[in-house]
Parts: sequence; structure tokens; C-alpha cells
Amino acid sequence: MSKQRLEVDRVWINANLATLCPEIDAPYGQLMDHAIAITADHISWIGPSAQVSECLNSKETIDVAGFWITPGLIDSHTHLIYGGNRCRDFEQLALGHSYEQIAQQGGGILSTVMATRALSEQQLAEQALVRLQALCGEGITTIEIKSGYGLTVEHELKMLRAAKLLCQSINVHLRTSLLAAHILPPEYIDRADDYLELICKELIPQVAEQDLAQAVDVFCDGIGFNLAQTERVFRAAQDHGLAIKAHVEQLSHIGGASLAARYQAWSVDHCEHLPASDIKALAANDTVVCLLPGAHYFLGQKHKPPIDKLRQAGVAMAVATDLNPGSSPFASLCLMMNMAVISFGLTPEEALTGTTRHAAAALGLGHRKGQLKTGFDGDLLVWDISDPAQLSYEFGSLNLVQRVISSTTISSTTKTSTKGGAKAQ
Ligand code: DI6
Ligand code: FE
Repeated sequence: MSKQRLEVDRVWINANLATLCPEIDAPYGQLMDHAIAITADHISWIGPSAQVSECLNSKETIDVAGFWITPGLIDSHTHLIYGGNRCRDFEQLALGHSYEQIAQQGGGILSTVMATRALSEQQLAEQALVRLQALCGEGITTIEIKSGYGLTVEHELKMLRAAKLLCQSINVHLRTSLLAAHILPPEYIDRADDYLELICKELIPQVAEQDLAQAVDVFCDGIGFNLAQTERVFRAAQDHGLAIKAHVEQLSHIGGASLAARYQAWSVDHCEHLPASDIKALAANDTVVCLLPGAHYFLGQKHKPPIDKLRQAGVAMAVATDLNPGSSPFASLCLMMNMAVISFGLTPEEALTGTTRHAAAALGLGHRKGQLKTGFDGDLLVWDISDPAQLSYEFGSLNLVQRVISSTTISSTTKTSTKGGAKAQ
């Protein structure tokens, strides 16, 4: 007696799957000549293409004729919403001034704060759209966007609302983080404790109440907030049920990574100055290290994160753009994967894992995104490539044939495929 066929909405057949599932003992968790099916908003079946006719009844069948399918890409660290640009700073950098010196001369983050405060929620969303379109055109299906250029209750809330408004106009999954503890605003120079009181007693409660962010982030560094100030913000975040992420060990080591690990942070980001002694705590707490090679490159930093020691300790490494006007003005996650390989020494497989499975974990989504796995969200990408390594090897010429995000299918706006990718039968 023939067994009951599973009813599915769409199935892609004759595909090579880069599942990124750690339990599949093959590079990239690859499954060759397989099929993957979606029902509504989740992955409902994965199996050999040869078994599709006996196992599935699908409303739509797409023959990708040997193309590769990966999970949707995830950019787990961006400052995508901001006003103005930092071309003047860029000219100073070219003249040999350091990031710190430029900030001390009144440039830096503060200049972006002034430009951001001058824009409305709608204007901020409109100005960020071209940046989001560039990222989604490369296959991003989930993105994290931080505040941090408002530095008042009104303007920080405005930034987080602008992020939500922006992502209504493009089909992408959004996670937001409150980064009010980015730098001290001009109104609170020499009054850091009063600013932290505002963040902890007014801003974080309102963000939690209005569900405007899932995490709180702090710039914990020699030129940022110190350990005691950072811990105050972490405590307030935890008291209001918000997760913790942190910019740490970027320009100096002051102990931010081990503090964040003690607070079960989702991720610690940058980590160029992360000492080997702090790695054990990150592994013990499953805190993801989010690598930001774009900022490292743009600022001409010499120190690199301790990749080998992180790898040996089994610490998950994400890779993200850190898209922001001052240290990483790059709207390309594929470029970041290439830099992570060339500058930081990741393998191409680690780079793709860093923008899928590990990036999902850095956003508290490791249980539902970042892998091609039954039950996971139906976010997938169809690529006209012959090897997943091409995604970190080539830049600017990758052919993304189809970007599928949960229950909707959005064919890519890039070049149409020249072979395979046959339309639904
Ligand atoms: N570290 C960075 O690289 C960004 N923020 C941070 O804490 C830079 C943000 C900017 O320069 O606008
Ligand atoms: Fe950042």
C-alpha cells in the first residue's frame, strides 16, 4: 500500500543543499542532489530528489538543475539607521589621524548623532532604504539594526521605530538592539552616571514596554563605557527581560568580554583585543563572538581577534557588516565573508557558518534560523554557483537566482539564471 504523501506548498528539486546543520558530517552540511520543501512559513521536508514523487504532493515544483541552496543570510550587527555621512572623518583618516583623535576633535559618532537627531522617523527610514536593499539583494533575510545615534529617550525610540518602519517596506526579518550606551551625549559630558540613570530608569523600561528591541548593547571600551557603567546597563537589561550584546575589546582590552559572558550575552562583538584568558568564559556561556572585519579594515587596525584560540575552544564565530558611517560603511555581507577569510583567517565554510547558523545564535534565533532543517523558518537562497566557497571567494558577481523568505517567494532582482532555475511546473 503506497504511503501517504506529504502535502507541501513548494519544493525545489535537483538541488545541492548547504544545510549548515552541524549533525550532517560533510562540508557545509551538504546534501547533494536533494530536494527541500516549504509549507506556509517553514521547511517541511528535506530528502533525495529521487524520493520526491513518492513522498510529496506539492502545489509548485521548481527544478534548480544542480544549483546550490543555502539558508537565508543573516547580518547580525548593523547600525543601518543614521543621518548624514562621515566623509570629513574619512579624509582625516586618510591624513593619518586615528579614529580616537577624530572623535576627540568633534568628529566621529557625535557628528552622526547631530545628523540623526535632525531627521524624522520617516526620513531615517527613507535614507536607510538603499542600504537595506543592497544587503537584501545579496540574500540577507534576517538583519539586526541598532539605535545609538540618538542618545536621548526621544531620539533613541525614534531610531528603533524607524528600523521597524524600514523593514515593513522590504520583506526581511528584523531584530533590534538598543545601543544608547554608545557614547556620552553632549548634554551629559562629565555626567556619565546621570546619563546611565536615564538609560536604565527611563529608556530601557520604555523599550521593553513598547517591544522596540530584543537586546541591549553597550560600547565597552577605553574610549567608551567602563566595566562598572556597562554592568549597570546589563543589569537593567536583564531586569526588563532584554538580552545582552556588547561591543567589546575593539580598540582596547578592559574586560568587557568576560563581563558580558557572565551576563550570558548573546554575543560579544569586535574582540580584536580579546585575551586568550577570557575565551573559556565565552565557550562556557555559549556566547557568540561576532567578527566585524569591515571595521578592522576601515580603521587600519593591527590587532586581530584570536581566531585559532576561539576555534580550538569551540566558540561560535559570527561574521557581520557592522554597517555604520564611521568605521564600516560597507553594505555587503559577502564582502565581509571574503574579509573574514583573507584578513582574519576563517575558512570559507566558517565564513558562511558565520552569516547563517552562528549569526542566528548571535540574535537568539539559533533554534529557528540559519540552517536548512525541517521545522526551521523557510528562509532560503538559490544560487547559480558550483561551490558554496564561491560565496566568500567572489565579490560582486555572484548570481542569486531566488531569495525565499518564509511564506513569500521573492525572486532576486539580480541577473536571471542562464541555466537551470526552471520555472514552476
Ligand atoms: N564601534 C564601532 O566601530 C562603531 N561603534 C562602535 O561602538 C562606530 C560607529 C561610528 O563611528 O559611527
Ligand atoms: Fe558596531
